Amino acid sequence: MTRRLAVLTVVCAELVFAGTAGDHPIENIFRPLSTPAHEISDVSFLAVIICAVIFSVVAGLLTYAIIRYRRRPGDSDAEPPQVYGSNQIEAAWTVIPLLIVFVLIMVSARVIASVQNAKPPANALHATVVGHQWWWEFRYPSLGIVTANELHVPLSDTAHPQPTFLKLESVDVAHSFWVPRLNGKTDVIPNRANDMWIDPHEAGDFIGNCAEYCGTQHANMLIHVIVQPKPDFERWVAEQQLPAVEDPSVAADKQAFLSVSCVNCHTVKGTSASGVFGPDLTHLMSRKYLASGVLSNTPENLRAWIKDPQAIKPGCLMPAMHLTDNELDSVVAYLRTLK
Ligand code: HEC
Ligand SMILES: [Cu+2]
Repeated sequence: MTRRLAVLTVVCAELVFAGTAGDHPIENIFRPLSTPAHEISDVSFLAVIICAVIFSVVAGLLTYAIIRYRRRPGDSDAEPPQVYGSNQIEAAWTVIPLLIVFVLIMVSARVIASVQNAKPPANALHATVVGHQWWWEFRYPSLGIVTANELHVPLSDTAHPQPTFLKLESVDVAHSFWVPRLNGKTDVIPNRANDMWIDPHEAGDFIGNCAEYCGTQHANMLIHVIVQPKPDFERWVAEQQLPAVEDPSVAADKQAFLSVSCVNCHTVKGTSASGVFGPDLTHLMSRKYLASGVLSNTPENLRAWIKDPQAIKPGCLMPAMHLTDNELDSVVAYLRTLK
């Protein structure tokens, strides 16, 4: 029991104070680093402080009354004097809470308006987030890029901000897009486009998760937002815009890939694979993870995933394709060339 408590305390402390733990950076609403996340965190701090002051006053008075007026030997059994209708006290406990609530309403309304009504500046990057059971598709219509699970955005330095504006859509059920260090949650609803924006001031890999229960693999629907200094981001864009590399040494493996039914669900730009049900694989090797953050993108994991995705992410919408070992080797060899 004490051990469990100790572990829990350590985990909580890590959640609050640490930014990263090993491979996976931790989500942390208390360490905002994007304009809207800062505003939200400031208003939450204000609310917490006001509540803490109210709690201290109430708990303090209560403790004082309990100690000061406790029953003592020799007290009579008669009721103490009863006081009714003090106008001053009534006025005080009506007006003070009203003022507090008024301040909270004004401050929250200002933050909500500034987060929700922000207009994209001319240089803003625009991207579309499409929620799927149980992965994320990221499209950059103006750049001609389609990718999955890892959203690359430019670093927005405070002198020359370049925010990213996201349009959120779903092809199936309701999801919710949440990267705690970058902004609050925004629902991702079928047949409706919601929007949100981020304006990250630090480069790095920031993790988020789907925040609306969307089915069995909801918990394995991680988001990585990769914030890159401008030149790195531009290099990434240029690479993503290219069609798949043609590597003659894997021509036979490519043929093997194109002849099994992967092509019905996956696109590899520049080949006959043009399915759109699953993630675009054109630049699969540029991603750090597979299956929306579930596996690191290593050759062994890639092989295990293609062999039987259901063993790794039970219930996910990619079926086990029952490939022979030779077919598996070929398909993995080909996919490994998709830089
Ligand atoms: C019925 C459609 C379907 C077929 C057929 C299919 N997949 Fe998939 N695939 C998916 C879906 C859906 C996902 C996303 C699963 C998830 O993360 O929940 C996926 C994910 C993947 C991923 C991980 C991509 C990433 O970026 O995370 C790879 C790699 C992959 N599939 C390869 C293949 C290969 C190779 C074949 C053929 C042997 C194949 N798939 C056949 C639907 C399909
Ligand atoms: Cu979801």
